[in-house]
Amino acid sequence: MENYRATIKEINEEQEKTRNFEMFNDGGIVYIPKKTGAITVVGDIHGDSLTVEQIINKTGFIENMEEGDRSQILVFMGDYVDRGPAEKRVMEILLELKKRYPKNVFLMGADHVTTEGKVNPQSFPQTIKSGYDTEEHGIKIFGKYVKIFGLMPSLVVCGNGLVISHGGICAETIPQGLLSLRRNFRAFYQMQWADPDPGLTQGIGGNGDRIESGSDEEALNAGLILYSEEALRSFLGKIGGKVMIRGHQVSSEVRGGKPNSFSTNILWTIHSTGKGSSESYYGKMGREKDPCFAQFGMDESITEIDPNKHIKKVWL
Ligand SMILES: [Mn+2]
Repeated sequence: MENYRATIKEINEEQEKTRNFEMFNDGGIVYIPKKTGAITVVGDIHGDSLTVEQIINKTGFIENMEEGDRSQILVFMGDYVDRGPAEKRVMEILLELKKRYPKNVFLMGADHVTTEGKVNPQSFPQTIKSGYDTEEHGIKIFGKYVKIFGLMPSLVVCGNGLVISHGGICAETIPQGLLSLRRNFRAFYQMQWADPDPGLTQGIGGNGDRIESGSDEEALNAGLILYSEEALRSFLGKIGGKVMIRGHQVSSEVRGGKPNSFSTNILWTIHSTGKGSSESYYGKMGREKDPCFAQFGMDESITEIDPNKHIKKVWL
């Protein structure tokens, strides 16, 4: 069955017409309908199980599942492993949540949950391979993780106009909006690695910061991109989205030095591990000072991100 239309608006209209308000997960894209309840978006975790537990407790997610109406949605934007000390425990918590509440929990793919050797430092393969009774057992479990990672969606779009992507937009042209993105693994790769750049007046550029040679041209050819506010606006327009939540960077290390360095709040960078957690690699290095998560009403009409309303600190 073909669930997708080109834009969020067209999916909303189709659901309205058929009176079938279901979420769906197909071709690497998840659609979450406009309905009652809150959606929580969590950014990079990097082996910090205390932060995962804190966010679950703070949002009352388990209570909402077990005693409530199961109206809450929890989206993790990827980068669960590497760097922090509790990467095995983080994956066990997240997979248990997904298993128990498959329609309410979404685990997205990202650069640290792809194949071996692309990210640095990368501790997860070794942690799993040597983390069980025998090495053979560990290698078998790691193989299962590789399969699970391959199944993770790369884009979440919501009926309220919220778009969630690990890094941001793609360099590929998408004339048919969401239809052009379905199973588009080249675009997904770019979306997982992309960073915003307020210095670009339009379009996209290559992100030389993310390769060893530092050449922007080589980076662009490799799909490692920077995007302008204009390019983000165009991408959102093509799929009918209003705002984007993304992770992938420490919030103060986004170009421009702020979680959103563009002229309007159509983008916000969420980094959920940092100061406040003894398991945070970043907190120890004094990097992410205000770890946060985002929360929106699913039936809210969103035009811009309001940091006072939509961005919540993990530890305060
Ligand atoms: Mn990342």
